[in-house]
Amino acid sequence: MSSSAFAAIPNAVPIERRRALSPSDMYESCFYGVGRPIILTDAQRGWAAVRLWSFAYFAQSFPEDKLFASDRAPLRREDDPPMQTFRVTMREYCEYCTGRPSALARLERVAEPFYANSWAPFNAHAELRSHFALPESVPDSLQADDEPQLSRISNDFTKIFLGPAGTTTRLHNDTYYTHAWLSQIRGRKLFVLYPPSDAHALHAGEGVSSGNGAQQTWFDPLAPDFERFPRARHTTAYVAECAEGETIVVPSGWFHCAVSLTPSITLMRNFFNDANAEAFLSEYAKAQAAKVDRQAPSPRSEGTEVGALREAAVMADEVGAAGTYAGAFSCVGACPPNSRPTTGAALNCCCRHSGTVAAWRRRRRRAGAD
Ligand SMILES: O=C(O)CCC(=O)C(=O)O
Repeated sequence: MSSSAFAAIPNAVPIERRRALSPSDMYESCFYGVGRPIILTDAQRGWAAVRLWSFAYFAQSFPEDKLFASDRAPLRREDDPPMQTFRVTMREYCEYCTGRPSALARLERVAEPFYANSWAPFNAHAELRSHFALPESVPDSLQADDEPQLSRISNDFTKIFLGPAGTTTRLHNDTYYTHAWLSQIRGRKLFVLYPPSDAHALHAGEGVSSGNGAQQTWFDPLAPDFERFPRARHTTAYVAECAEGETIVVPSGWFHCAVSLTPSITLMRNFFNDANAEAFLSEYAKAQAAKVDRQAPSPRSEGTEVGALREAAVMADEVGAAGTYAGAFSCVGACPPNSRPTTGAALNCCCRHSGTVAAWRRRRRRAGAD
């Protein structure tokens, strides 16, 4: 990390860099308990994205893709003046990021560059999905390559963020209690994180709305105002400047903010595993159930994404009601029939294979419940 970034942030400690971790190392050092952020220096090994992805590549390959570019992130209804969002083509946006003349540049307010932080291209452009692999060391129960409907959901949780230097994501934690990893493909980004237990000290939720298990705060670690946020003096900031090739892992509930120090391309994924399965499934199911109710689907929606989401909702109810998913669990890994989950909280088998929604659906189908 550059000493200047470190010096500007009160009570900063560095985030540890690690390589060659196993999934169980990751549970121990990053996910279990309160968790702790970590930077993986070897997660991009073998990724074609490292060689291929650039502003020129995206502009050439997907020139007419539509992106939303906003001058604040994340969205806050309370912003005054409100954030500006424009729909632009990939070609226009990449020109803007690389400093060529652009209409977007003329719409910029002072120090608020436009950020394209919602592009989720992996369903529409399947070829891009082959440009990276989920890091082997990171236990991820959302992967569902063998279940088309669920792999759609998994792809929706994976995004590519593009932006010029100066784009900022303000301090928040993620919806549905997901973990996240953010991998720097191009450029450098500064991350500042705080543990979930600092929510009160960070004045989370004061004057800013929250939802789906997530919280936001107006406290800005990069320009700390201790008159307005006095409790924030008593927090410890976990800080890292991530370079190209590095991947920061943000455990569930951790507050984080980020600023691009150069033009930047980041691959980001939200996910769950043993450590946050219950919290994720119940919060996600609640949100989907509300959405399904609003959409009032017909019975024909079974077998569609809406059907899959309903099943996720029912599964989460089962998990929630029983406090554990120890029912007729069937492992989809290499274990004998009727193997039991090893932990009370998650859908994992004794071989540590993730059951997740996919296994649950297969089990129901086998039991003739569909
Ligand atoms: O701008 C960034 O890279 C951070 C994004 C982020 O915090 C998020 O998507 O939750």
